[in-house]
Amino acid sequence: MQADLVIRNEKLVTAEAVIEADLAVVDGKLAAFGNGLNAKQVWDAQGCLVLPGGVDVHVHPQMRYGSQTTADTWYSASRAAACGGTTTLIDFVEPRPAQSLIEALDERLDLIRPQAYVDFSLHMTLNSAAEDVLGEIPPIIERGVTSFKMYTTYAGFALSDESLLAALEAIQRAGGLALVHAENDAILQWRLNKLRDAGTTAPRHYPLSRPPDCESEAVHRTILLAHQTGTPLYLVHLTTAASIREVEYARSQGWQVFGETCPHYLVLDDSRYASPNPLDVIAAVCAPPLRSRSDQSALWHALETGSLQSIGSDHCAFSLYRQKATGLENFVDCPPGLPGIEARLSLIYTYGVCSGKISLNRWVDLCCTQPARLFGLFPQKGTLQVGSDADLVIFDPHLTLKLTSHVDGASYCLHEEVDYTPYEGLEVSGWPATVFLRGKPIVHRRQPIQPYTLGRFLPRQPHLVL
Ligand code: DUC
Ligand code: ZN
Repeated sequence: MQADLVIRNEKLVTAEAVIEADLAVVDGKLAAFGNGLNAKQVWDAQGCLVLPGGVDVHVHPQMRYGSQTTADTWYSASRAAACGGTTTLIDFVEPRPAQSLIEALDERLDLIRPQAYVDFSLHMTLNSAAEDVLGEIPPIIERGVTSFKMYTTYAGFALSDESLLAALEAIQRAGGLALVHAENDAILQWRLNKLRDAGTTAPRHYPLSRPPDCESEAVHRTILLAHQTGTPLYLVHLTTAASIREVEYARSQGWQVFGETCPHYLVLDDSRYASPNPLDVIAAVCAPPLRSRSDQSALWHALETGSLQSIGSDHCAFSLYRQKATGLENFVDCPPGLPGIEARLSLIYTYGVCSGKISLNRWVDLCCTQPARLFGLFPQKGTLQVGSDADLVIFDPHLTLKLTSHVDGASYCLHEEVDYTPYEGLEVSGWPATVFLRGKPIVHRRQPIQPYTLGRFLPRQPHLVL
C-alpha cells in the first residue's frame, strides 16, 4: 500500500495502550499500523508521543454575555486550540429570548464555518422549557445537535425544577444528552445580597458568594431530576469532593451520569483570591470559583478512578483590562470565565501524568477518547483506529516551556486572543510539536501553518447507551 503519509519513530498512545509502530494515513483517515509502511510523505516523529487529536467539549469562543462578547474570535480560539493539540471543539448555540432554536443554530453555523481552524460540533442551550422550544428538540437532533445545555442559575438562563424536569423529559424522549451547569441560585442570590449589604463586594470576597454547598446541592438535585426522567446527564465543571460523591452515588446505581472538570480547577486553587493585587483576583474569577487544595486532590483522584470522565477547558476569554477589570470594585460586575483552550493537554500531562496522579493512557482517555465517546464522535474522533480521522498530535514530552500571554522572547506565547492567561509564568513539561487535522499538518514547530480554515461541522447521531 502506498499511503499519503506515514509517521515513523514514535510511541502511539491511546486510552488503552502505548505501542511502538508506524502509522499510515490515506485520504485523511488512519489506514494502517505496522513497520516498514511506505508513503508519498514520511514524517519522523523523533521519538515523540503520538496521540489522537484532543476533543474539548466545553468552549465559549466569541460568546455573547449580556452586553459583552468574549474577547476572542472563533478563528483565533480554534487556532489556539490546534496549537495546544485539540482538533475537535464543541461550542454552544445560545438562542436569544424567543428565538427559534433552528434559527439560532443556523446563525451560529454561519458564524463558525468560515472561521473554524479545527473540526467542531455544537450543543444547544435551552433557556426555556416552553412547549414550542421543547418541540424543536427533535428537529435539532435531526440536524446533528444531540446535546442540550441547561443552567440552574444566571438570569435569562436559569430553569426552575419544574422546567428542568420538562426539558429533561423531552431530551430523553428524543434520544439526547443533557448538560447541566449546576449551582443553587437561591443560595447564590442570598449570599450576594448579604455581601452587598455588608459592603464586602471587593474581588477577594468572590468565593464566599458561591461556596462548595452551592454546587453540590444543585448537583444532587439535578441528578435526581434526571433520574426521574431517565435522561443521560453530563455535569459540566465539577469542582468539589461533595459533587464527586453525588456522581459516584448515581453511577453506583447504574444511572447514566457523567462528570467533567476543567484544568483550572486541577492546577489553580482558591489561594488566588487571597492575592493582595485585586487584578490577580479578578483574573481568577470563574463560576464555580477555584476551590481548596483538598477539593483539588479529590478531583485528581476521581479522574484516576473513573468517578469523573472528562476534562473540558470551559474556555471563556474575557479581556482582563477591558472586561474583567469592570469588577475591580465589585466582583458582581466581573464577567466570569478563564481562557484555557490551548494549554489543556499540556497542563494535564504536566500536573497529572508527570506528577504521577494519572497514567499516560488515562490522560488520553480524559482529554480525547471519553469526550468523543460521550458526545457521539467516537471512533471518528478521540482514538487511533483504522478508519478514524487522522487527527494526530505529535507531542514532545521532553520540552519544557514557560507560558505567557505576551511575546517575551523566552517563553511560549499562547495564541489565545486575550490579554492575559491565568497560567502566566507557569512551567509545563511537554507540548505538541506538530498537529494534523484529517492528515493535513495544521501546526508545525508549535506554530499554526495552515493559511486556510479546514475545520468542518460534525453532525452527531442521537445519544445511544454509553
Ligand atoms: N462559568 C465560567 O466561568 N465561564 C463561562 C460560563 C460559566 O458557567
Ligand atoms: Zn462553560
